[in-house]
Parts: sequence; C-alpha cells; structure tokens
Amino acid sequence: MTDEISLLPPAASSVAGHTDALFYSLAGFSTAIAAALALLAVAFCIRYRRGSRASRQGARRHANGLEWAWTIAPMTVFLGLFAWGAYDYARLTRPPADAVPVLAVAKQWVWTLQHADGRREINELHVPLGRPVRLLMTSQDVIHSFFVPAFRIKQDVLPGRYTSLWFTPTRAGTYHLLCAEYCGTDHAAMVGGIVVMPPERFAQWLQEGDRGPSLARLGMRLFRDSGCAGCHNPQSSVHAPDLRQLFGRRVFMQDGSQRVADETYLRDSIVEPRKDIVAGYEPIMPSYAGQLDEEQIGALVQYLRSGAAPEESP
Ligand code: HEC
Ligand SMILES: [Cu+2]
Repeated sequence: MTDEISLLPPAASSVAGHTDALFYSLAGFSTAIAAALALLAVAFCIRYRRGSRASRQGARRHANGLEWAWTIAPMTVFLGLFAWGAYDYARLTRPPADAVPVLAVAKQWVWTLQHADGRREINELHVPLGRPVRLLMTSQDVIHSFFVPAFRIKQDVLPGRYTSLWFTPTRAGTYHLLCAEYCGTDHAAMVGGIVVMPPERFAQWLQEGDRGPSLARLGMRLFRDSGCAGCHNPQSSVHAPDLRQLFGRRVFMQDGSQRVADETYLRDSIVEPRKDIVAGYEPIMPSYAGQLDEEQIGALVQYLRSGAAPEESP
C-alpha cells in the first residue's frame, strides 16, 4: 500500500474508479454551490450594509427569470447526480455470471470465508486478480457489515437471510477488510485482509493447505445424510418437488403468489418450510432450523444451485 497522503485509500477494484468519480463530482458541485452562496451573501452584506452609498434604486420585488433559473439549474444537476448514482448502484447489484463464488459467514467477531472448492479461511480472503468474485453472505448472530475501503464496497450481513456483494480486484496486494456495523464488544477487532494474487498463484494457493470437500459436494452429502434425499429424490415414494434444475426458476405457491428460486428462497425453504408452500404439495417438510449451521445450509444451497445432481462426482 502507498504511504503517500491521500484523501481515499488506493482504488483497487473495477468499481472503485466509478465510485470515486461520483464522489468527487458530488463533493465538487456541493462545494461550488456552497462557496457561491457564501460569497454572494458576504458580498451583498458588504455592498448594502447600513450607511453604504450603493444605490438602492430600481430594486425589483420579484424576478421570475432568476427564480426559475436557480430552481431548475441545481435541480437538474442533482437529479443528474442521482441518475448517475442509481446507474452505478444497479451495476453493483448485478454480478457477472462467471463470478467466483465465496460463502461468507460472520459471527461475533470473525469472518469465515469458504471457497467453492472447499478451502476455508478465517479473517482473510485470497482472490485472483482481475476475476470477478461474488460473496454470498449471512450472519450467525447480529448484524455485521462487510467493508473493503480499497474496493469501495460495503454490504450489511444479516442473520436469517443472504445478502451478496461482488467485486473484480484490479491491483495485487493486501487490503483491509473491516466490519462496518457496530456488533458488540470486539467489533473494532473484527478486521481482516483481502489478498489479491495473480491467477496462477491463486490456483496454486487453492491447492495448498488443508481442504475439505467442495461446498457442493459437502451439500450433496448433507442432502443424503439429513434425509432430504429420502423425500426429494425423484425415485422417492414421498410426493415432494424435484429439486434438480430448481435454481433460478419461478415457483408457484399454494396461495397463488410466485417466487424466484434464488439463494434466499432455498435457504427459507430449508429453515422455514411452512412460510411458502409450493403449489400442489402437502406441508410435510420438517424445519431444519437449529439442526444445520450456516455453513451447512450454505453448502446445501450451493449444491442445489449447482443443479443437485444425485451422483457423487469426483
Ligand atoms: C418429509 C419429506 C421432506 C424432507 C425430509 C425434506 N423435504 Fe424439502 N420439501 C418437501 C415437500 C413436500 C416440499 C413441498 C412443500 C413445501 O413447500 O413445503 C418441499 C419443498 C422443498 C423446497 C422448495 C422446492 C420448490 O420446488 O420450490 C426445497 C428447496 C427443499 N424442500 C429442500 C429440502 C432440503 C435441502 C431438505 C434437507 C435438508 C429437505 N427439503 C427435506 C418434503 C421434504
Ligand atoms: Cu461485526
């Protein structure tokens, strides 16, 4: 990292430049308008102070043109800034399809990060340079917030649901990972690092160290061992939906509503099966709340997301 003095930390992600441009523009316009108003106020105070000789002749009570101009001009500028911000924000919510998935579980006061291929990390996340990474995040206790200043990204991490965040790192190096939501006594110590490495080094790094089974594979085992397969296998005699290719599809509920089978929907189906009953089925699925931890639920979700192939692949 640089030791030069600067207003913001280094810009190390693909969105950082856009965010900075917006920030500086907003700061620039606000400063310009505040300065103009202050200058005018001071100038008029001096020019028309009591006892000054400045002419008061011909003062108009109302200037329509001026009123319109100073209402519409700033409104246009600030609506423009709003549109610009909304455009950037929308881009932040749409991860590229080829993003590398990582499961992040926050708890007081650590970050647990799990790569799809099974490598697990605490308070540190290794990522490949130039490749988009998508975090699927949840909390085991209170609200936390995943904040990487150098990437200009921040997202709350909530118990009981998934939020996500994506970024493409554009500079190798190590960057601060902070929790940006006061989450208890050791909140200030809930810090870590994002290590951005060239893709070849990253591939090598993934092979090293202790690795568990991949998330999808762990999910597949849980699917078998927790009894899901007993009902959901296509061969099962229980009348339960086939979960293969469910991910991303539109699902019809008994009450006539529709849901898209995204990660949060899958999570809800496992933890609160009574919340949304799929049309045409009996509400016989037991809740797994309290029986599976967030990592296990994350693994099941990853398995269902990957298409829920019943065979164990190597
Ligand atoms: C006793 C049988 C049974 C077991 C065990 C069971 N389910 Fe279900 N599941 C069902 C039925 C029936 C439905 C459809 C009714 C509903 O929505 O609750 C369902 C619905 C679902 C849905 C929503 C499906 C859709 O088409 O939208 C998902 C996802 C799901 N289950 C996953 C799981 C997972 C994962 C497990 C294991 C942790 C599991 N189920 C265990 C019977 C079961
Ligand atoms: Cu926290």
